[in-house]
Amino acid sequence: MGKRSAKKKRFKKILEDIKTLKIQGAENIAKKALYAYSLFPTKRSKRKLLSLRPTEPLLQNVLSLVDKVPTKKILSHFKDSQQKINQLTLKLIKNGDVIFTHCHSSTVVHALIYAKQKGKKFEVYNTETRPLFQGRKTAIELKKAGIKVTHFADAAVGVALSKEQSTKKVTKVFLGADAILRSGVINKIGSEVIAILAKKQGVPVYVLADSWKFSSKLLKMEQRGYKEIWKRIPKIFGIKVKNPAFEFVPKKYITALVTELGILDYSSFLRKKLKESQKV
Ligand code: RUB
Repeated sequence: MGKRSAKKKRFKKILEDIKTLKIQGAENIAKKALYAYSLFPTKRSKRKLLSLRPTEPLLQNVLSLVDKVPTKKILSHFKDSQQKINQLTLKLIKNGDVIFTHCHSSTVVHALIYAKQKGKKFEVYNTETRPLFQGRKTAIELKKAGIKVTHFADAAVGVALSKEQSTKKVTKVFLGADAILRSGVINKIGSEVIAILAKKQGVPVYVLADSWKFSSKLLKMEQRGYKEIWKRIPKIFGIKVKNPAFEFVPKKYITALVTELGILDYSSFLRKKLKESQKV
């Protein structure tokens, strides 16, 4: 195979892996897209990459920076940002905490593992996150790091977050984010109901995310194929399946955003973020 066709093959594979969610989570997507773009730095490949996951401002932001800023600098922003989030999260977690999380956010997973390595004693409740079960990835990664994990079906979220019905009281909810908007965040489907239930139970909800996920634009909400939910749906019944990938979580449910800019309530975050241009 020639050099160009080998590159083409790698590029196509990344595209496919992002589309099928083998590569998932806003930050992993953005990092892999950067690499794919380095293989074919053309407008066409940028368009292709951007079309894969329409609800990802981080992807949009890095692909608009990549021609102006060295990739190394972008990657070191991610590294520094995660380190800052780890340190802030370490302060937030108290011994004995039961932390509830959803889907797979690399930001949340790294911060939890860091806290564990620093000796914090806590456990995690997490959801399986249908239809693609990203929650299993979270559970496995946390367990491998020695964190106690209890895994729930999505439909059990009410029980898991209930003081009366659950075995333990959840003390904090940690969510990742795909987008931070002026009015709230966008994260995996199921996030809003978790935030509503947490608020009802008086459990604080923290969103752990890189501030480069901020977007002042209106974003298209990604809808995915029905086969992820019901592969061989019996045609005769004419059942329609909807598979929205993401959900909007209004800011009123969010106690604070944990970003490289600090642990800030929503309006303080917006003030700080809007003052800052994206420095790299
Ligand atoms: C993943 C998801 C994650 C955010 C943040 O959705 O909702 O919480 O992307 O992830 P999907 P990270 O599996 O559809 O990509 O913290 O890794 O950026």
